[in-house]
Amino acid sequence: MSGTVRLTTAQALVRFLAAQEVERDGRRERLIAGCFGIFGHGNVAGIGQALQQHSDVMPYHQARNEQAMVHVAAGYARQRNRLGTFACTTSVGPGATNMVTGAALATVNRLPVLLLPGDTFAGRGPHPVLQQLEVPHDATISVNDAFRPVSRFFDRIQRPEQLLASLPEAMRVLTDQAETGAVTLAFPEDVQTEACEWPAAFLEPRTWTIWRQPPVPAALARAVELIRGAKRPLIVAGGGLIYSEAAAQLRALVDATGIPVCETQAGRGSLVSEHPLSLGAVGATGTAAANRLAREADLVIGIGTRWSDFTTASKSAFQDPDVRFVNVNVAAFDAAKHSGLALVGDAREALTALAAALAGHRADAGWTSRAREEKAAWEAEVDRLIAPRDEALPHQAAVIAAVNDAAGDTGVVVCAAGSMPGDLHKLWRTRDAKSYHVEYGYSCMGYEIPGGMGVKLAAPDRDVFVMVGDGSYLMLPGDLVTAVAERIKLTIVLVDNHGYASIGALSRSLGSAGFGTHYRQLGNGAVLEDAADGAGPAGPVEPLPIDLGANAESLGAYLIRARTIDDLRSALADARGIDGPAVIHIEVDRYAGVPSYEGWWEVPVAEVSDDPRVRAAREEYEKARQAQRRYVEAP
Ligand SMILES: Cc1ncc(C[n+]2csc(CCOP(=O)(O)OP(=O)(O)O)c2C)c(N)n1
Ligand SMILES: [Mg+2]
Repeated sequence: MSGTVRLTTAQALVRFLAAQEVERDGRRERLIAGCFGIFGHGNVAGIGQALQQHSDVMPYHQARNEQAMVHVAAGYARQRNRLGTFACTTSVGPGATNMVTGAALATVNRLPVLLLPGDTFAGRGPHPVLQQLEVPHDATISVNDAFRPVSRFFDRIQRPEQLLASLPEAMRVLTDQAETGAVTLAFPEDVQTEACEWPAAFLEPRTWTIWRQPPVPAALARAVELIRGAKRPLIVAGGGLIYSEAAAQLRALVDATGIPVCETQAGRGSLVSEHPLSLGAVGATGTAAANRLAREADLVIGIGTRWSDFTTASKSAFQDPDVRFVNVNVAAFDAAKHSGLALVGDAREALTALAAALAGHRADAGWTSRAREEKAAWEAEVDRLIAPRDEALPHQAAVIAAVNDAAGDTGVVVCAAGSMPGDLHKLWRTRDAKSYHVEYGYSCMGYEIPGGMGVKLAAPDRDVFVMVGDGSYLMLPGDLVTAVAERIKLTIVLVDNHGYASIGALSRSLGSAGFGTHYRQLGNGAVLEDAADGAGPAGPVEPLPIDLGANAESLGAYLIRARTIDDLRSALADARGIDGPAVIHIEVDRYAGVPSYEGWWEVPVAEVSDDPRVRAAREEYEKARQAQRRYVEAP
């Protein structure tokens, strides 16, 4: 293709993005599904004009909060196994910095999102403009520099022709399975509107192929040797396994070898819950089955995990003195953790190669049957935990079970922060690899509703169930309006316990009596705390005069109020028929939490205090820390 086309920088950007495709295993799809945006002076006549002019090739969606639109993109990317995302355009200043949290979430979770914050004039003519941060000692700084640490690729487009170099680099990072995360291209507002001659070839369709990289044969051979020699091998499945679409290969390996599997938050669903060797959640929010086997494992095979503190129970989960790690990961950075033998490569390739090389090998029969027994015992425990109780307010575990039933075989549960992620990690029964979407890399309150919107846009055939606490709901409810406007069908279960129950429980466990986690203040600056026995508040609580259900309804959502678990079940059935977002409001018992099952999480406690509760918690903390394995030897 020869010749040139005269377009503005923004027009060329939009045309380029519309023409990018991503391909894996012969399946090809659009890389940038559309563009979310909120306009201001920093993008309205540049990228805004370009989106208007090219609306036939790049769908535009209006958002209500810039952070939320990045969450939509991240939710979409995760549900699509990183094969597709959205672009997000903002004005300069506050619109731009509102995206920083979304960028961090995407980068922490290794999810591709393309961020296009507007920036102040490259030509500097009218400076300082509305919303500009002036830094007297450095004229090159703008608020967009805040994106640098939370982006996997950052550039500022100072001249139109810079796009020829910058956009391909941005696409490479978005589609690179090891490097992906937030990609930020800051666009000075004057440059957006400047025209130049673009090579026509630059605007032609281009396909970014994701090749599945097999692990190096010599490393594979060493891994096989370690697995053959292990007495108590355990697989820890992470999100990377799911992004690689390797659930079938995992199952084949497990069926052939009898090696049990446990899962991180992002890895839940890797081996469906009904499998007898699927031990479920591991670590701080793990099941008794997974945590007991983890404690004894002598070889831990991590697949697509970055070994967060929740997964390792703050490095206390793996107690065998001779435990060794084998890490399968596309990212060398993660594969090297815990001194592991690094199998750098694609999870599906690695699992297929391992299965072939291990043909005929079975893990120790006693270990496999131990795993089966622990799993069966855990299932009975789940049944006990989720059973409805005869109490004034329903408990959260029963709410989760009702939603799990309503989700059926293909429904997706979405959550991010509060007490629900831990409960879901333990209790949710997964039925396929894409039915569990808990954002626990950044655990960002407010992700739930926009993240759920992204899931629904990515998987229109699935029912999406957003579980959101009252605190998380209050952080970012505004994009319910976007779901209404775009008719994005979601069932949102708003689980209301009048405050930050999870942090309240954490605070109690650390001797601080739930301080600052109730909504109700007592007047004169006094803050409500919890009673010494942890069974309730230490004072009279009248709920604040707030009605979150009415709030959701006022934003255009269809509201159903449920008081009991039976109400909830019928509300979930009724919500099926609603076009757009339905919100089911249910109040739950703040103090009826699901306990921890032999998992620990390191949160530091004050070393000195007048309060005996804090001193006792500090003692416990120091004791618990003795179980940490801060250094594991290489195999
Ligand atoms: C943006 C953000 N701010 C603060 C936190 C710390 N935090 C984690 S859970 C939580 C409380 C969540 O409250 P709610 O959504 O009502 O859930 P609950 O704990 O009551 O189940 C807080 C403040 C966070 N994860 N994200
Ligand atoms: Mg709450």
